[in-house]
Amino acid sequence: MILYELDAINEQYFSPYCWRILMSLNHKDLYKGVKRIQVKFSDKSLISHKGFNTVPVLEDDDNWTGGSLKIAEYLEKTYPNQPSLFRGAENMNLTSIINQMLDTKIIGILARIIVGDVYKVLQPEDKIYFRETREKILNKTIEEVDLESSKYIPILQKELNPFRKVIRNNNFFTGSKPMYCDYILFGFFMWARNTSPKQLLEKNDVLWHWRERMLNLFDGFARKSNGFGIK
Ligand SMILES: N[C@@H](CCC(=O)N[C@@H](CS)C(=O)NCC(=O)O)C(=O)O
Repeated sequence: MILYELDAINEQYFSPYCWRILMSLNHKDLYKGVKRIQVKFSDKSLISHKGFNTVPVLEDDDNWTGGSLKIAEYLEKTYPNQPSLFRGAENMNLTSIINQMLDTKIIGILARIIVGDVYKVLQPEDKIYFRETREKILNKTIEEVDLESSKYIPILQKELNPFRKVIRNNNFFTGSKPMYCDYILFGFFMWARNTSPKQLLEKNDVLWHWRERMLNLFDGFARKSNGFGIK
């Protein structure tokens, strides 16, 4: 199996969507058989010949799948005897709704907090493309967005409240074991961890402790990745 992911300097691989799949592959005990190949923002030829324009993309024998949720569903269907990411088709539908809601809510806020830091860990040849595309989306220069980043931390904090409510009495979002739902949100925290020194959560936050549990999963797989450690 090959996972195509984004490149970064110092192997600080940060794509939130790729992190969902890295965690899912570990969850399904398939990670050992995976080769990770880095794709550049400025050169996507490794995936574009199959019609893909974003990572993650998973190549499994002759099957190519793109889009994090589609990959998770593919893994679930193709490897039904490995630990389940969704526990049932109904949950898969519910998770898909949560996925869409979270992606639209969180990405815009978190991008405004960390985009300046992400820019610093890009490969030099990716910086022009990244600046052009991101400044168009954010309608400001990366430097202007970075100057206002602290304004968005409380906004992010507030958006996370629904998760705090469920995690208060559970180790993970649906109970005692992590599920794909946990990996959706966790991917965003890995995006921040591996690019930015900014602190997003306080130590007395239930989500801080959830994130610690997530970092510890699979023998500390995520914690061992190159990034900025605690925040
Ligand atoms: N909905 C897609 C989003 C994937 C996505 O946007 N990936 C980013 C990296 S985090 C990407 O490849 N961007 C390429 C680009 O901006 O040209 C998914 O869930 O996989």
